[in-house]
Amino acid sequence: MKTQVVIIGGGPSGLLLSQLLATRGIDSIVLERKTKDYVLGRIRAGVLEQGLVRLLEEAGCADRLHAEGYVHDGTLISYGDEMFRIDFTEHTGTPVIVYGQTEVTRDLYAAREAGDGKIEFEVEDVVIHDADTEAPFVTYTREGEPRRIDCDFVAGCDGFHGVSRQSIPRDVRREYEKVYPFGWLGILSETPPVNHELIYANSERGFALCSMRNATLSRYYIQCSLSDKPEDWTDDAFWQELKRRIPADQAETLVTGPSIEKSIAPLRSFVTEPMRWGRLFLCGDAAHIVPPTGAKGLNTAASDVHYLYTGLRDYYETGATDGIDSYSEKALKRVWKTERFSWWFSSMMHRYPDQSAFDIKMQLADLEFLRSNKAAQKAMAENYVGLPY
Ligand code: RFL
Ligand code: PHB
Repeated sequence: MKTQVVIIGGGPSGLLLSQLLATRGIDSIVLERKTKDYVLGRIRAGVLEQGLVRLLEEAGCADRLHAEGYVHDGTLISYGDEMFRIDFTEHTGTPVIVYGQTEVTRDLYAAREAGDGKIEFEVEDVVIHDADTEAPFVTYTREGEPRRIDCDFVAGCDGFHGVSRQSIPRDVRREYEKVYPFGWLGILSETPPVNHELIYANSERGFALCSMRNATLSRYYIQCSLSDKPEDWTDDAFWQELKRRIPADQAETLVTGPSIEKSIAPLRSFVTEPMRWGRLFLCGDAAHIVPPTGAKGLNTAASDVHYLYTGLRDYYETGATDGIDSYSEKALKRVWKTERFSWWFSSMMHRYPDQSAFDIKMQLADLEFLRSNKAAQKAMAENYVGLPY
């Protein structure tokens, strides 16, 4: 087989790239290790920046998002029983949209299928060959049969555990990592959200987040120990703990119910440099991870897709190579700023095992400064709604 761009990974990065390329008549094949149902069963992000919304519009996949997504003009931050609001629209003129990653992925699959996009599911043993030459190719196995695709470029959109990053030689790659000493236990429940905006809560017992998918579906998280297992937490224990971590007036109105999903995610900051090696380009979680505080993972994947898509578009339409040549540098500049924001917001909101009384006072001072200072609120709002690209 032959195509212009082989895209490894059928998550949001890979599908969005493939759909955007298709709008310019650029041919791609997506290789996905899992089934479509498996990919759509993963509960992940919930908050979309305008940049991602614009890309989805350009890809022709934003109708349902505009009909069903919720516009959020601000977010709430609490510490103990104190709570304040950061107004995104006042400070930046831009809201965020609450619309689940699952739905974004579903819309992208629908568009690829409607446009006869080529997606191979349940592929195994994907290997990238000759990425440092003019003639790269990718081999893999499907239904026991070995297969090969020749291409101009390879996009590595295969997430943190994929093969693309590992295909860049060890002596070319530099990796930067911070592993946090806790995780997030998340549940999804068919209950109305406790508040119409998200609440990020700092409490003596650890962080909590009240989020949602729609008026009848809530997503809640509590900071947990890395040794905890989801089955250690009954629904009742989860709700009791959540109530202790959010302001009393919110806890009183919280509607509880059975969980329909429960999972634990570890927290990590990670960046690999460079994001390009020859004709291989890394996109999204394949190149970087942020802790979920601040909702930047999917959104940063989207800014990578924008830089790569515009670079490839210019190459195919005019022969210009400056877009693809500057891909890694441009993407990384923005990646590091979102890494800083996610690290800062995480550091201010969680309890750390080795935290001193002084460290806790610093968190509270940071929160009170943010609560009282318009410039700090503007900086927070600009980061939360997404830095420009
Ligand atoms: P994905 O979504 O991991 O998709 C990669 C795809 O590649 C496939 N794959 C392979 N395919 C072929 N061959 C191989 N060898 C392969 N290896 C892997 C995988 O099966 C998969 O389908 O990466 P992508 O597309 O870069 O997208 C990144 C986002 O999924 C991620 O950044 C966000 O989910 C992070 N995140 C959040 N981001 C936000 O912007 N806002 C949020 O509110 C937010 N909340 C979250 C989150 C992530 C979470 N978890 C569980 C990590 C909340 C949580 C709890
Ligand atoms: C979510 O709704 O899953 C969510 C929202 C905001 C975050 C992280 C996750 O910062």
